[in-house]
Amino acid sequence: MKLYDELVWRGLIENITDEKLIDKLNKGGMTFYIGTDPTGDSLHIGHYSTFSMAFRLKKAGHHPILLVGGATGLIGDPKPSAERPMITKETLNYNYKKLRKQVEEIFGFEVVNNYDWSKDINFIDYLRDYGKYFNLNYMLNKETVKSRLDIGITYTEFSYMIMQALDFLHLYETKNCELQIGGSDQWGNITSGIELIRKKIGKEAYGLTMPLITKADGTKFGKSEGNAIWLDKEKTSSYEMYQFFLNAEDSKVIEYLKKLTFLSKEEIEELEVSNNTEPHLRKAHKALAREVITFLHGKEEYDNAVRISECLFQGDIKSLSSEELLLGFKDVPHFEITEEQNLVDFLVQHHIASSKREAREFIHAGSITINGDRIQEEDYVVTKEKAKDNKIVVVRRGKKKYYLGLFQ
Ligand code: 383
Repeated sequence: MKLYDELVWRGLIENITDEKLIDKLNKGGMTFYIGTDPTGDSLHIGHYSTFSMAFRLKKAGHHPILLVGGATGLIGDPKPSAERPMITKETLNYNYKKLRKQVEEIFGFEVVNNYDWSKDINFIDYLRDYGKYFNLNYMLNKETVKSRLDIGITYTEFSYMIMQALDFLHLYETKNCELQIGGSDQWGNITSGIELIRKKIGKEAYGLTMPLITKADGTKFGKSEGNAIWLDKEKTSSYEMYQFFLNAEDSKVIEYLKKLTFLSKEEIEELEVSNNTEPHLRKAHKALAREVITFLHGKEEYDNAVRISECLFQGDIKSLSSEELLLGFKDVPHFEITEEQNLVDFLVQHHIASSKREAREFIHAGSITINGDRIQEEDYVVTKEKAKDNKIVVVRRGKKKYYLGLFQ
């Protein structure tokens, strides 16, 4: 399959600015760029879906440049909903360093910073040399600006597209960069750059946008319990990421495999059959988790995430370290333990049983386990010494109900 057909098959093309791009993509050898603003200290899975496209193009023989927006990040790309809060230069600088390191480590691409060529442009030159190429009507008709006219947009954010256009022109002139890619939200900014290149130096440049990845109900993909899925494993552990992918919607998992992994058409089609005929095996979900986590964090991290998941699934608390238990039980009720207590009082105090009578019933019936041991003696005392690392007490009631107590 030719590259462009493959990208269409994967659902990775939302729009291209010119049909001529198809042949150029199939041929290889183009220098292209994708940009991101350092608004946070890590990329998230939404970024990954578009950055991995850069990786695909690289594998097909094109040359990628990643632009981290040290200048544009100070201005803020207009969002449809509201003006962005301004980030301080210190925060931006910190985020820039973190992102640069992250993209270099994960993707191994050349990284550039638009601050380097934007910082010295003076205001008068800016208006004369670039402002003259932007017609106000043209700018007002861009989706991002149009959607903000009712609620309001400052001159600062309104100017954002000019800065991004300038970047494209700069990279075209200095690195022969002919193509810019991005998510569909970037269409207006990308086409502004193409226009500027055409008007100012009479050259032809190209743009390609990708659809943004969504859940079945059309909302953004990439949040778990309201938190973003970050690529930095200190912010989202491999175990959490594993759980996130394992819980992906069955109706979307094949789409995610196409967009987020480098598995072949044949491999994905095989997983599609399995997802339709034996969904309980979750082969497609597991493959998705394996491919993405291995790419981002490496095989060891992936193996570890599987091990933690399996231990927790089997109730094998003993094989896990304190850190792993805290990760695995992040979402179960936590409570503090202030004193050593006999088990009956302990269960009542922490609302694991509603009365002493019920607590005794649970214990006699063998429904209570503490750190993986079934406890059937009423006079058992919960002590600091028995807690994992003198700290953690994992209580299981019945088959599935977990609680996590922490000694102070
Ligand atoms: C800045 C200067 C450029 C080219 C691009 C930029 C950043 C761009 C932007 N991108 C998003 C971001 O920073 O705001 N104006 O978070 C996201 N991207 C990519 C992709 C996406 C976009 O980093 O659709 C999702 O990840 O384009 O929202 O010269």
